[in-house]
Amino acid sequence: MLDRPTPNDLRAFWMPFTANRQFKSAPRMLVAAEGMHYTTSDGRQILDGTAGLWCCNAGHARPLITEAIQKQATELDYAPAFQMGHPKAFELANRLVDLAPDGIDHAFFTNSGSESVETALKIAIAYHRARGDSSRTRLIGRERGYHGVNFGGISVGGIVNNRRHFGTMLAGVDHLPHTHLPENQWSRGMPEHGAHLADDLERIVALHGADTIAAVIVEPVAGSTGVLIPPKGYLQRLREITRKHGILLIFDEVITGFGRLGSAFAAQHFDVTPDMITCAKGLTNGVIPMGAVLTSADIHDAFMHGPENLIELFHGYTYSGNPIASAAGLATLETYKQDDLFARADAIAPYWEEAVHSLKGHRHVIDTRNLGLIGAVELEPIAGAPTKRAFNAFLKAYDKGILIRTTGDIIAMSPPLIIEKSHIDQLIGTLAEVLETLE
Ligand code: PXG
Ligand code: PLP
Repeated sequence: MLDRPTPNDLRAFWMPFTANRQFKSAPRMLVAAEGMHYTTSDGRQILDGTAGLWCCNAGHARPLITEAIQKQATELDYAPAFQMGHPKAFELANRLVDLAPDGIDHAFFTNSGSESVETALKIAIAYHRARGDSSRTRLIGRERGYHGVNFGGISVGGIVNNRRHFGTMLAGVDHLPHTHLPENQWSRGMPEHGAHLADDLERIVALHGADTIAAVIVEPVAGSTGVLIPPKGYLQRLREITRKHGILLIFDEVITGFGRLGSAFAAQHFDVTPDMITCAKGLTNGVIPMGAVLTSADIHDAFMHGPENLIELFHGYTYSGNPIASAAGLATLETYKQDDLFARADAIAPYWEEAVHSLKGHRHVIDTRNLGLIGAVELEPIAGAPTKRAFNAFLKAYDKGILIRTTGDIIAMSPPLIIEKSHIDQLIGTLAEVLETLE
């Protein structure tokens, strides 16, 4: 047994997206993980219903990944990211574009989803400028969108609490309406109604002129806001309108990438190819920070002009394509392939759908929705105390040995793709019990 000391002073660490005072008064401390489970500091096993934070798609402590990191750390710990290279970053870029839809041919590395978003937005604006179209600077996001927490991402994002405390943000941003319609309640998979909501882009184009708009960024499935599945035909319609007006379409696939919907990317699941894909999380199974922006050849090639000794894109991070992250990424993609995990997610998704919708009729439940290995259960908020009921569900669920996520009064689940039917039964069965005990 490992010696697992627990810290006795929790003050210094200012925790991200956490109710710090509540946490520190009753800490929930994880000390180990393997497969589908976490171990808590008091020795309990917790079934991981969220793949960490939507990132440990292959489950925990996968040997290939662990070994690759160990080996890389001894072999080449760090190589300068600018004006120097190392083989694994190139290899990983090739493997990524092989996985991506046809027409996506290049990878730019970052360290997180947030950085991938900033990078994609900058590439979009610089791409138009490189083609002499420098009036195209406007960026279009969507209400309830989550694109990380940096200034570009919160500007195009639409989660009110992530924006309202932080001043004026980027200028020249508009938002499409979100796609959550009451008539789609209890939808299994993609909802029937709402493709027309994409047409709002025509209104924005009419207002500002297409020649001012650089890009539209959307999550194919909105995750953080509480799981909004795109209505049938909606993404196709967005693709048609953006193409017609020369506007780039960016799919933010930070949570939908790497098998969550049963294919490598959501773009393939929905059969809609964007101009850029942002990803992170499952790229390294969450083990080491890494993100990427995948782009079309057209975008990349627009920069490859002028004297060859000059830098083409004035952008990059100290850790872009970091050797240990690259090694982890390669081993992660190998793990997905060896275990055929994307197909596995696809195969178990119908059982998952049944399980998630079996919660209809339980106390407080006002909607259930699903796609791939994503499920959400929306609760009626307690009058005057929004978010409290779902947060209590999270606390009780943790006490009963399952990890779920909540946002507002919505419970979101996104288990590792290695999940078995017996785990689904335990996860949903325990959640059903929890719902009955809620205030
Ligand atoms: N875009 C999307 C679509 C995301 O879901 C980010 C960007 C930012 O990624 P980083 O790596 O900078 O966090 C995300 C991240 C949740 C949850 O529980 C979701 C995210 C992160 C943490 C929690 O819904 N999404
Ligand atoms: N701030 C300072 C003072 C720096 O020197 C650097 C990088 O050299 C950065 C920020 C950016 O850091 P990173 O490349 O890790 O994003």
